[in-house]
Amino acid sequence: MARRALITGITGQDGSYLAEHLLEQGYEVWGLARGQANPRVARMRRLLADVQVVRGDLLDQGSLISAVERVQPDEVYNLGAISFVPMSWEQAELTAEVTGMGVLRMLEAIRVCSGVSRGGSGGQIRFYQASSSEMFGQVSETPQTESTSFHPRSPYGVAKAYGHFLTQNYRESYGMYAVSGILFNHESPRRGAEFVTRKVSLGVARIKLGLATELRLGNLEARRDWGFAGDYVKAMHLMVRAADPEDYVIGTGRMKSVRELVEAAFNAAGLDWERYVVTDQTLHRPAEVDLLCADPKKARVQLGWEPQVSFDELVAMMVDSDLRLLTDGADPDDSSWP
Ligand code: NDP
Ligand code: GDR
Repeated sequence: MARRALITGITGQDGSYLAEHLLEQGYEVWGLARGQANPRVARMRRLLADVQVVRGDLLDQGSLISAVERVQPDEVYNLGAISFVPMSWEQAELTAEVTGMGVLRMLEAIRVCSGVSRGGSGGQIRFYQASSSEMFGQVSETPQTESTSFHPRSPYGVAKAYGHFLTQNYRESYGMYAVSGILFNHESPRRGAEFVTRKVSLGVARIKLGLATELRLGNLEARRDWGFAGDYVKAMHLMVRAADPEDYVIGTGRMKSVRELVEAAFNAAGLDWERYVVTDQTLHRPAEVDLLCADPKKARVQLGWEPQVSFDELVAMMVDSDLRLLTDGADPDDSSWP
């Protein structure tokens, strides 16, 4: 019989790639979707016609229990979150509730539905938590591994650290198969337009097509380890299918600055970035994460996982995709999803 997966965050970037990957592996895939007229659910249904939808919200414990009871999943991937770091300062309590407490609610739903108790066998449902390199924050060492200490720099990072430790705790307390992937930044043509890579690829496409004359950005000196989302969802699946439940760092091991990202994206369209980019102090963060760089050795050795798409290929893919979207007259912030 086909394995059944339940994905929270199905309308987001990673939810879409993970669903496609699991469908290819022969899974029956269910997505948890919230809201009564959520346009992102309609978009998801268009792109992922084979995904079945169950209603629920990470803020609502009862809805998660009902979803797990209805779907009877073999695997739950908890990707749902408020994931945009600046928003976590504006709505810190909501971020704690969704990104942090949402993990507790999902773990409890699984525990209750599988009748798991202390000292028990842990039940049959395997759980994946979308942890983040933002938990490292102000880094104590570079590159970062599974044992690097956490010093989160945003309410988002703090909420993710709670979810991360809770996942470990449910594994240790109840014997549940519960794992966290500590994923570094991963991007794609489906990335939300608020994140810097997509903001840049859309900005370049708009300038190239004469739809804009400048691109306003914040801190150009921040450095990140950027990879392709399609590669990273495969790591999530490998972690969930591994013989033992363990946490893994997932990234490329290479760092680039926002300035280098901008240069690469404008170059991909044959433009000189210095003519168009304007820096804007209001886009700087109250506390910045200056640099993040993964050491993905454990994933390579134990899971056989390696990223396939390079930084330059990723940037070119995103710029090309946005040039095509805008040329076709689509609204990249809304209905379209390449
Ligand atoms: P997105 O922002 O694209 O997607 C977030 C998802 O969370 C959306 O589907 C959204 O649904 C859902 N969501 C928001 N609030 C709730 C709620 N109250 N109940 C249920 N679902 C909710 O994120 P990504 O796909 O990029 O990331 C997936 C996960 O991985 C997130 O948890 C993120 O924090 C984490 N992560 C991402 C990294 C990255 O570089 N992309 C790196 C490390 C971790 P809706 O459409 O209804 O708003
Ligand atoms: P991040 O991603 O905060 O790392 O979180 P984002 O793309 O938002 O920022 C990356 C870096 O770019 C700098 N920056 C800008 N960022 C945005 N969004 N807009 C700008 O105009 C801009 N100018 C400079 C930022 O200051 C930052 O240093 C992402 C999310 O997906 C999280 O959910 C995830 O956990 C982490 O990646 C790993």
